Amino acid sequence: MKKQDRERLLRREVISGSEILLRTLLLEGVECVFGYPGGSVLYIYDAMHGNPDFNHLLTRHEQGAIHAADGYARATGKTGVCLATSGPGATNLITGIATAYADSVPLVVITGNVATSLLGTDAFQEADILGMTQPVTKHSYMARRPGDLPRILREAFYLASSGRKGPVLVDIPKDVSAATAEFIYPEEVSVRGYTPAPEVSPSAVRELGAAIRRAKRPLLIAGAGVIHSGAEAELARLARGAGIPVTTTLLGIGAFPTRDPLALGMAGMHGTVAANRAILGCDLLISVGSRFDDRLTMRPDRFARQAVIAHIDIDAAEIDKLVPSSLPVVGDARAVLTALLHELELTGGEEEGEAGARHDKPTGDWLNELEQIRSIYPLRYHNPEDGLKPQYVIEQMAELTGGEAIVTTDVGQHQMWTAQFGWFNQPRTLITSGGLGTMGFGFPSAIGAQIGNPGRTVISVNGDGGMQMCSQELAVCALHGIPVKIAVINNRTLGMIKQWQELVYDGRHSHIDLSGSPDFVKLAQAYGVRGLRAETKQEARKAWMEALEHPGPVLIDFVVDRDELVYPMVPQGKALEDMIIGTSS
Ligand SMILES: Cc1ncc(C[n+]2csc(CCOP(=O)(O)OP(=O)(O)O)c2C)c(N)n1
Repeated sequence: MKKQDRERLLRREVISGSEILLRTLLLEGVECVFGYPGGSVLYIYDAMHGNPDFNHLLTRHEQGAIHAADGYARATGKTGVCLATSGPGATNLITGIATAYADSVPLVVITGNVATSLLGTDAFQEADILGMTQPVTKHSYMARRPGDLPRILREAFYLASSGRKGPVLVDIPKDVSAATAEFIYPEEVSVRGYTPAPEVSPSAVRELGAAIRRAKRPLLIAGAGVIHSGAEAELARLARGAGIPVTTTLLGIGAFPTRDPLALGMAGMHGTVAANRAILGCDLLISVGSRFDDRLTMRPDRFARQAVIAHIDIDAAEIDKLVPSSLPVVGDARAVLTALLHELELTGGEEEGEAGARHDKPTGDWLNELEQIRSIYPLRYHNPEDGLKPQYVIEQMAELTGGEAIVTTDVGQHQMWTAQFGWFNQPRTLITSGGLGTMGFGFPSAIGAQIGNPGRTVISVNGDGGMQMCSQELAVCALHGIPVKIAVINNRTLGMIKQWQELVYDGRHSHIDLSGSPDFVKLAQAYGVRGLRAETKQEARKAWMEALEHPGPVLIDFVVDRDELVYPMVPQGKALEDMIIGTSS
């Protein structure tokens, strides 16, 4: 922001709560607010009218707005902002708030509420949104005076984006947005009793360093915390310097390049054989910013039983929550890894960009063993000449973009195939709802990711089920020329549910048939988005190329094999060693 613009915004004047809100958002560096108006936020929308500084994107549903803000935050590392009215506007945000909370995504969520005099009277469009969202927000505020708004908002941004990140809600009653106060922007922000990132304990780092020196079969698990803290370079330096293979959680994908020789791929329920065998066989498991989610561990009591477990996490509450660790290190992942690199004297010499499995390291035998497992059990699928397999669609996407695109997914089989067969060179390039597993997230999150990265290729991979949960946002892409490439992996079923019914419920298919879905090509065209269809391998490759070259939004309906299953798979209730390697049809 230019100095004179900042000075203009900082001017001490008596202005309305709504104007205070807008000014504070601009001073916080907010580039775009994703929102939807209503009665309780009309003063705020009135203040936006004719305000050239302020950028607001009107979605077609509040759920679209919050997932877009979430996608923006995940793709940029900045805090996403969304705005909705009281009552139904606010309640429509709840799934998105819970989605962001589960994955520690920084959001400031602003809701209007009824006037303070009406609070608690069951007034028209009144909802206790603070109460409803308390379990899924990092913190929340009710602004009761317009003059409090700058401090509240500064604190909200600070809390959302520091420590373990997460959504913060700011509820603003209508009269507060209307009333005036002198605008005083606090330069400093502090929240009493809140310590965002604890000091890293030097003795804990020393002990972990010693364990790494002793280990013959060490393994790194990279979780979302690596990406949240921007620790990917430190992680790569540690892995390469000490010859440690790296597996990731679903949300850790991108923390380490997919194609690095030390990369084993994703671990857990649909993880690679090499990653899961590495967990079972390692003698030291170092988790960096992962919370040992049950989709990773499957059975915590049978997880990495041969290993000494080191757990690096910014949130002390995660230590020993699910998997007990004998080497806990509480702190920001980047700070801990930096200290560890010093401890191991890995700070100089080797270039961080230098990839390569270090077979000359003491861990050489272990790396060879894992390489062998990888070559015996690569991710594979039956890829016939005719027809179209979903994995092929993802492989083509990865190949044609060279792993450089930002890819968002929805939830289901296509999400797992994207995680398995996609190719991600950098952090913040796979955006997916991991913790809550929210269908409807994939497409609107891509809109936010694209707004935060105007020059980059952004692709959204969806199932035909999830695509119908937020397809109304096609209007936003068309209207603003937001050039997201939308893939629908169309298997005419709720594929992941069908897969479970096949494997766990003796093939009884109950309510998974998506007959009656729209013609997705026509749906796209109805909104003014280019629509393509691919039913064969040749058509799929051609459609990807056409979409990637087209400057505007494109939807591709990939009509794929209906019966394909995601393998490998560890059935729920089983341990990693019970993995079904499986074959595709
Ligand atoms: C909002 C929501 N409702 C229900 C589910 C449960 N669920 C998980 S995967 C899935 C099927 C998704 O089907 P589709 O979008 O077609 O994707 P596919 O699995 O076929 O790739 C369902 C219903 C969910 N994750 N989120």
